[in-house]
Parts: sequence; C-alpha cells; structure tokens
Amino acid sequence: MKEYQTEEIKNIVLLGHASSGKTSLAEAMLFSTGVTNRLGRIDDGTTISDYHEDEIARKFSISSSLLHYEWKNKKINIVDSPGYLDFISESKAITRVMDLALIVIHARSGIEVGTELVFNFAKEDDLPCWFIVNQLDKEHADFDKVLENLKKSFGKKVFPLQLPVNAGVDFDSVIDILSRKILVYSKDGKGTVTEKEIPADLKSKVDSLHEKVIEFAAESDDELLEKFFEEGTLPEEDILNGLKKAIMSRNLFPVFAVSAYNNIGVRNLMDIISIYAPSPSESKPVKAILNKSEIERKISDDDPVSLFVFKTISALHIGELSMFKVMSGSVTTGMDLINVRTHKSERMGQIFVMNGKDKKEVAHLHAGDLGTAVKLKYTSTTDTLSDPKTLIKYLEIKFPDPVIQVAIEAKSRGDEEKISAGLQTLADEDPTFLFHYDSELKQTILSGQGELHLTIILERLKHQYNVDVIQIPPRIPYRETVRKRGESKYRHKKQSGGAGQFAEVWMYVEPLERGAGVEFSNTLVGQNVDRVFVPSVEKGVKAACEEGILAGYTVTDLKAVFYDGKQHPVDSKDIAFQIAGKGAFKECFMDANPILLEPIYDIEVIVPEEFMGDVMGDISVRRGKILGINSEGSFQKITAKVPLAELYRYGTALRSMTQGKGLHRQKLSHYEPMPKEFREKVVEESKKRKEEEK
Ligand SMILES: Nc1nc2c(ncn2[C@@H]2O[C@H](COP(=O)(O)OP(=O)(O)OP(=O)(O)O)[C@@H](O)[C@H]2O)c(=O)[nH]1
Ligand SMILES: [Mg+2]
Repeated sequence: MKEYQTEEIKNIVLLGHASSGKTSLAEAMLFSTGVTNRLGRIDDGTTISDYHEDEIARKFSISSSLLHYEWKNKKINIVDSPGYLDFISESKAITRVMDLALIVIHARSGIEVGTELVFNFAKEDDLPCWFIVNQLDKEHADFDKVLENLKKSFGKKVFPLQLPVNAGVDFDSVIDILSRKILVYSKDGKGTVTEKEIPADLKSKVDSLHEKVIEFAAESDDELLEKFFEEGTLPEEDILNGLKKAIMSRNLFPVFAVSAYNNIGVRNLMDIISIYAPSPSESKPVKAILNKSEIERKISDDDPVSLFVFKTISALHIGELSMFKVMSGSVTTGMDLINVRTHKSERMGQIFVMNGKDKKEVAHLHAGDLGTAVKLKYTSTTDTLSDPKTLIKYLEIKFPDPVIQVAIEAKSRGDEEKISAGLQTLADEDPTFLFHYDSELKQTILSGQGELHLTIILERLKHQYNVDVIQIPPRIPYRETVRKRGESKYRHKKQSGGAGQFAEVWMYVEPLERGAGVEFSNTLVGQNVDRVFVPSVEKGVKAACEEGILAGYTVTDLKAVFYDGKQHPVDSKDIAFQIAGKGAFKECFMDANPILLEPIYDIEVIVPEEFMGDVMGDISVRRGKILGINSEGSFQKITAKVPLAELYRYGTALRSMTQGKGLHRQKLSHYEPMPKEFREKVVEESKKRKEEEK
C-alpha cells in the first residue's frame, strides 16, 4: 500500500446529534471513492462504518469507527463517531487528535443538544469546525432556517460555502460558492456531477456571498487585508491560503448542503476537504509533557516516535484493537515502545489501516496518520506510547461526569472475581465507563453516560466473560449526625470466669459544621483514667462512627470529648476501654437528637424551550430546588439542586419527558438534613436489612 507523508494526510471526525446522518455521509464518501462498490444503508445494516452486530441490530452507531479513502492525492482518515447521547462522550478523546470536525446537522431538526455538546468538545480542543446540513432531500427541509439558527448559536463566523438549489424530495443540485457554479448530481446515488452556470436570478446573491468569502480570506492575515484594500480583491492563491487560515483559527465555520442518502453535494464537499482541511503538519502544535515540563510540538516525522491511543475496540471478526494516532516520528512494525503510564514495553506486532471491520496490514505509518494495532496488553484508551529514550506524554482528557449509576450483583456465587476482571478490561477500553466497589455501601457500582451505555457494557460482560449479573438500585450514602449536645457515663464490666474487664467512659458529643467530619479529643484531668486508654476509647468511637448508629451510615460532623471515667487496677485494659468508648459514644449520639443527612446533587438540564414546564414540574416532584434558568445557544439550561435519592435513572426519565431532546449533568453538591418522614423510612429499611442479614 502507498505510504502517505504527513502533508498528504487529513484527519476528520464526523460529529453530531444522533441520526443526523454521519454514518451515511461516511458511506457516501467511501462509495464515491470506490472503497466500496455499493452505497450501504443503515436500514439494511450494510454500511462499512456500523459493522458491529449491536449497531446493525439497533440501526445506529455505538462505537466510533475508523475509515479512510484517497481523494485528489490526499489520504483522508475519517472517524465516524456515535451521536446517541449515551455514547457521544467518547468523541472527547477523538477531537483531541483530529484536524477538522464535520458537525452533521439534520436539515429538519436543526441544532439539537448533541450538536451543542460536540461543538463544545471541538471548542475545548480548538478544533476547526464545518457544519454539514444533511437530509436536504427530505420534505420541508429548510436550509435557510438551519443556517440562521447556526449563526444565532455559533456566531458570524458561520458562513455557507454551499447552497441547496432545490431542497426537498427532488434535491439534486447545489451551488458551490467558491467556484460560483451549480453542481447537478446524478439521481442514481453514484454522485456523478455535471456543472451548470448560475442563472441570472441567483447571480447577484452568489456574487455577494463570493465577495464575502474573499473578505473572510483577507481578514485572516494583516498582509492580505492590506492587499485586499489596495486592489479590491485577491488572487486565487491568496484566497486559498487566507481561507485555510480562517478555518484553522476557527474564524470561519463553513456550512455545506448535502444529502448523504442520495449522495448529493458530497463530492464537492470532498473536493473542498482535500484542499482546505488542514493536514496534521499544518494544525496547531500539540501539548505534551516532556522531561516534566509542558511543551508544544508540531506533528512531524523528525521527532522520536510517539503514539496516542484514542480508542480501543473489540468485536467479533476483528478482535481487540487499539486505535492510535502517530503523534510524532513514524511507526514501523516490530518496534518496541514504552507505555508512559504503566512503564511497560509494548511491541507493535502488526499495524493496520482500517475501513470499518476491514483491516489492511501496513509496515509503516508516518507522523499524523491514524492506524490500529492488535490490542496492546498494558495499554488503555488515552495512553501514550513513546520512544523509550525520549518519554513524552500527551495531556490527560477530562470526560464528562457520569449521569447514571447502578449497582450489580453476581447471578451465581463465585463469579465475583471474573466479573471484576471483566469490568476492569471494559473500563480500560472505555474511559466514559467507571466501576468501583464501594465499601461503605457494600455494593459494586457502575457509572456511565446512560442506561443503554450500561446495558451494552453488561451485555459485553456476559458475552466476552461469560458472567451474568443483576442490576439493582445503588444504596444512597446517607450520613448520620447530631443536632445538640449529648452525654453519657458508660460502664463496661465483665466477670464471667477468667480475667474480668472493666472500664468507665464519661463522654459528651457536640455538633460541628457541615463537612467537618469527626473530631475526637480528651480533656482528662486527675488520675481517674490512665492516659494509655485514650487511644482505646478513640478506637471505639471511630468504630461506632464507621458502623453507624441510627441506620448503619457513616457518622459525621461532630466532636466527641472524653472528659473523665473510672478504671480498675487489674481488669482495665485496652479492649475494655474500646468497648466502653464505643458504648459511651453510641449513648451520647442517641442523646444528641440524631438525624440523617442526605447527598444533594447539582444538576444541569439542557432542553428545548417547549419542555421547560414539564421538566421543572418534575424537578419539584423530586424534592428539587430550581436555582436558575439561562438560555444556552438554542436551548434553556435549568440549574437545580436535587437529592440523590430522587435521581435514580433520571436521565432515562428526562429523555422520555423530552422525546430524547433533553440532556442532563449531575455532580455532588453537599449534604443536607433529611425531612423527618423520609428519615423514618430509611431507618425502618435499615432495621429490616439488619434483620435479614441476621
Ligand atoms: N432521506 C435521507 N435519510 C438519511 C440521510 N442521511 C441519513 N439518513 C437516514 O437517517 C437515519 C440515520 O442516519 P445515520 O447515518 O445512521 O445517522 P448517524 O448520524 O450516523 O446516527 P448515530 O450513529 O446514531 O449518531 C438512517 O435511517 C439513514 O438512512 C439523507 O441524507 N436523507
Ligand atoms: Mg452513525
């Protein structure tokens, strides 16, 4: 296979809300370049990108796939990312290593929550963005309205480089603003183009847009701007360079008009990509840590080799693969590289370039190129692999916080170890999936980006590791505390045969402010109790705090003061004072008007205006307090504080409340006293649980 140099490569990620047509657009591109000889369809399960059996069954993308084609002597690498909200966050690792984002928008639905989300991912990585308005063959497709809303949400930098001529069911023509030609596409889906002159009635509109394009080019550079003012226009080459600059600096977000399904406008988009999309060598320098300091480096073959793993895949027929970008140098099969996080050596046994599940082995990849390696043993998604002599590490990626948590239990006893080994491998592959054993709740907790995300993780656990689990609601980590001072003089005495035990502990507790934890001190004076027993009493108090008193939850936000007591010359010993310490503390606690605290979460809900009423009403029902409402782009953002106990599977409820158009984020805010009636319920449940455990 041909070797591509850095300047000949372009890395492009398809981003966008679910069902906008990313996978179909990738398919049209691959078909147009002869990578495939039929235009695959989502509904038939025949696209190159959605090859996974889960994707074919569900008819949408679940996992990003890697594709490539050659066009006009350039190698175009495409990553087709999923838009479904449960999976969209994995693009956070992908925007980091790309040179251009094509944000696909449904011509009828316009800007959706997923659009905003991926635009922000791209923004955080300073990634150039183009908007692709797709599905213009649909009845009532409205390009102008989408364009207007794009401008409203993302500013004056949004500008069309293509216009649809006849949007709607007969859609077959676009105007290319750069060449000022009408391009008519064949109806057979092959993407064959014939050019036409712009008719008189459209000419002035197109000329004025073309004029504006030259202005964008001129404004990208002081020298060009001066030339433009002097001569009133710019030569072709300056326009090209100026536009490229405007795109790379995110001062121009071009908009295109296509129908992926009918392959209309796609070839022109591909022509423009091959010229105007930056290559890795032109993109902004990459940040990394080298010799403990942060550096910025241009992507080039001249530096020692390093790779960034942006995705791990595993599927039937293709096995387990690590997808990587060559961040510097060039990689050759057989190379030994160091994983900078685990410090383990990894051999690049085989290197492939991909088109969906189809992998082609290559011997060599240059800086900037994308490829896969048979899954590396000690390497997880977002790890850096580096030349052993020059260890470099690319910056960490912050993924969105989880929006759902469930607890699991093994269906069959004895499977626990297999389950946690399987979950660990799945978590290494997918940084948006987390799991841990919570020793306080005594549950294994899985966290993810949505109900379907966790369902698919558990399906994979079952298939790949042959273990079955059941999902249960996670317990709520309530806390116990007190509201006033409480006292106790507690005597522990035991005289059943052998050596006796004796200890008396006089103690009081007092509330402390929220978040203070537990403080223990002694104010002993005189010689009633030997100081050697102070740590014993403290141990007893700590044990009681961990076990919980009211309902089995951790005790917090109080101080316990051991101020006096009694001892026996023979029978007083460490264990006796531990028991008395625990007993005294429990009595103090119950005497001090104990209460339960519950975790309160900050939530942000982003929804289209029309669902505001329903969403706010629902938040009140969940004992939530609304803090504010702000408009965010084309959406409303509601911020509120809601008890965690009321948030179980909130994401799922929100989606059904908003026809899938709403999105939320949640994060622990603080603990608050629980209303009495809810507290009594929790205490009751804990008693029942204790009985059952007995
Ligand atoms: N009529 C028409 N249908 C389209 C077009 N593009 C995509 N579709 C259909 O829209 C649906 C979704 O298309 P996909 O390509 O799967 O969209 P996607 O953006 O990849 O969706 P996710 O993978 O869920 O993010 C499928 O039924 C496609 O056949 C188009 O240009 N015109
Ligand atoms: Mg898709």
